[in-house]
Amino acid sequence: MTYITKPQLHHPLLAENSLGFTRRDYEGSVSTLCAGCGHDSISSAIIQACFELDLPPHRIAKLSGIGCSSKTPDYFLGASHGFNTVHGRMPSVLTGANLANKDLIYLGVSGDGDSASIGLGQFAHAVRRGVNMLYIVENNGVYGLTKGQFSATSDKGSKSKRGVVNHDAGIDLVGMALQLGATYVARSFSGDKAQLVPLIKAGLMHKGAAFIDCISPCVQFNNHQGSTKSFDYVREHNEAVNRLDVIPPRGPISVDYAPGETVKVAQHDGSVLSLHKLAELYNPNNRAQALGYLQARQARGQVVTGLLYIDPDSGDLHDSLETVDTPLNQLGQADLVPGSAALAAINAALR
Ligand SMILES: Cc1ncc(C[n+]2csc(CCOP(=O)(O)OP(=O)(O)O)c2C)c(N)n1
Ligand code: SF4
Repeated sequence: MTYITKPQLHHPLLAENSLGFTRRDYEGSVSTLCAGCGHDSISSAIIQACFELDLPPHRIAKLSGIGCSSKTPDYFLGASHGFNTVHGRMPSVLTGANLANKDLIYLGVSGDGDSASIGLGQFAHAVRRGVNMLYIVENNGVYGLTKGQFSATSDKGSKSKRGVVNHDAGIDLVGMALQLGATYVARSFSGDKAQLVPLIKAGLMHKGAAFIDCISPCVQFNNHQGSTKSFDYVREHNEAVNRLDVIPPRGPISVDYAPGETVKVAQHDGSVLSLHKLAELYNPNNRAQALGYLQARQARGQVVTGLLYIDPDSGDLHDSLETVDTPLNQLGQADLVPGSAALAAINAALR
């Protein structure tokens, strides 16, 4: 992998957030991806989201697998913890890190090849266990790093750069995340920063498994006629369900949601999502309806974007395991190894 460090110099009047950081403090090294790659736009949206949320970079852990998408954590949040895992194995490493230290903010970045093929089982179990994370799939419908083979999210009937037709059914990761119990599910497009940044902000603040499927055209291997992940195709078929804004916590706000109105969805930590409903009768609090809506629009050839589902009362893996409040990596020897008497008591209770 090539690393090019960015110069630290920046304009003295660059805006600062409440921590005194500028946007530059959330950047990483210079990207080595192809010019115009959708993944770089997603990195830029992550930088903007973290800057606007006033997140201390050292409190974030970014984990990825292998692929062009999984290289991107090098290009943002240079002052954060980072772990580039094995192809498809990011979710289990993220789960382990989260169990050891629940105090960090976990951001998983993956590709459609990484998550929908070799890592499908890992993706499924991290989501169904409710690991507290924001999991972003940078979905370009191909294996970019290994030169453009169809991935499992390539739509049936779509064409490769060389004109080969894909005969296999595509996996819809948004539908899977809904079925698996993710408590925050959204889809966006790398070229729509106005929609993507608030979705990332809300996903980072959500407690539990948050998932964003972000369509991200591969300008090298999947931006031609016949591809359903190209810039032109997505622009023509994009069907946004809502317009999002994230408002800082200001106490509980009741939810009132009707077509054409704005709904404020309070999350577990008191933060609020402000949703402007554009779609008739669309309600993001109903998992079954979200799945039905997704499939109905898909049948019409439309790509649904926006916040599809959120559970305002979601918990996470630590809640279901009933772990102690102190992160496990901060416990001392006496707490971690309570001694043979305690072990004997536990064994006796299980007999
Ligand atoms: C275990 C293993 N199998 C296969 C590979 C080869 N490989 C590297 S990246 C990649 C595909 C990446 O595709 P995707 O996750 O869609 O990311 P993109 O490059 O398109 O962003 C493959 C198959 C590998 N590195 N490790
Ligand atoms: S090959 Fe495709 S996915 Fe990889 S950097 Fe180039 S445009 Fe992006």
